[in-house]
Amino acid sequence: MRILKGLFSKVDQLLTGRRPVDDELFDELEDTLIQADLSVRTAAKLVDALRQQSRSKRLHEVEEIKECLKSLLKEILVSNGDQRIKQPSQKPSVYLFVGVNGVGKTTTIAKLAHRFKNQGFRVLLSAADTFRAAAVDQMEIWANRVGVDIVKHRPGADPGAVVFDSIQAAAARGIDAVLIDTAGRLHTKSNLMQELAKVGRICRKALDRDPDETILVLDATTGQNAVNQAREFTAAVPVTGIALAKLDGTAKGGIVVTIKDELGLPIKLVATGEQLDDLDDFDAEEFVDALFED
Ligand SMILES: Nc1nc2c(ncn2[C@@H]2O[C@H](COP(=O)(O)OP(=O)(O)OP(=O)(O)O)[C@@H](O)[C@H]2O)c(=O)[nH]1
Ligand SMILES: [Mg+2]
Repeated sequence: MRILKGLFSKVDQLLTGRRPVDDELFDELEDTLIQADLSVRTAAKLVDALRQQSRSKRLHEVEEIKECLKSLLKEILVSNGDQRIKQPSQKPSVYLFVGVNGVGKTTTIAKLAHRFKNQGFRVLLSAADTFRAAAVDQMEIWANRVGVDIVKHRPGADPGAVVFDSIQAAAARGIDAVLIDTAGRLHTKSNLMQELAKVGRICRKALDRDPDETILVLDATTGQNAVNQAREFTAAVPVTGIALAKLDGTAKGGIVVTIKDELGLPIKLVATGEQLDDLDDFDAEEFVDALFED
């Protein structure tokens, strides 16, 4: 994983050097965690656990509190076992991408297509964001740049039909992975959720199973709003993991912890830039260690 250092630098500063481990420290720590984009609930839960541990283990050094905090964070982030995005295994494996407009869906799809292609898989992009006129063109530009197939219809076409055609074309051509782009905005939010639910049903009809992954793309710079988005999308489609984009654009890292803690959704991918190589698997151990480094 590309290391993003210092996303917890204020927390790190607070827990460095000599100062008493007392109520004042814990209160300040809770505030600092919230400033680093943890939700109030996750911050309170962590600080309560730290207070208890400091009592039961008689911790008197702030550095000891820091180590405890790191292990608590890792515990949250690694729970539920394997978090990696599935490799293509059946022809075709289907990856459905959802998320509100502008979060980084199309770019993340292009990056994953690039990765799979470099690993020797045959990839097809499915341009099922037919709502925004420019979306199909944008997808085509990426398909050409990455050097993979694309299935597209006219802007305004039924996204369900695009998805169905994509899966059929992929099966006929012996494609390994179909990456489906979807709209991030329709006339209303309920329209969007209904459309995504329909796209999910069409995938099931064409495949006889759920998509292999349904990835919700979130923008790391939106803070707590990302948690609300995750709640809405998981109600409409069975999300299997999160891709967190634009982690290079934030000086905070807490949202990663809160998404996992409050929604139980694994973070599978992190994107840290606009280039095709700027996509990595999420590694919880490395992530937590890097939070505290300068
Ligand atoms: N810095 C940075 N920019 C990113 C990243 N991912 C995407 N972007 C930029 O964010 C903007 C939106 O990205 P898109 O991939 O078009 O987002 P989208 O979700 O497909 O947006 P809609 O199609 O409008 O719903 C573009 O300018 C991207 O270059 C990232 O990881 N880091
Ligand atoms: Mg898009």
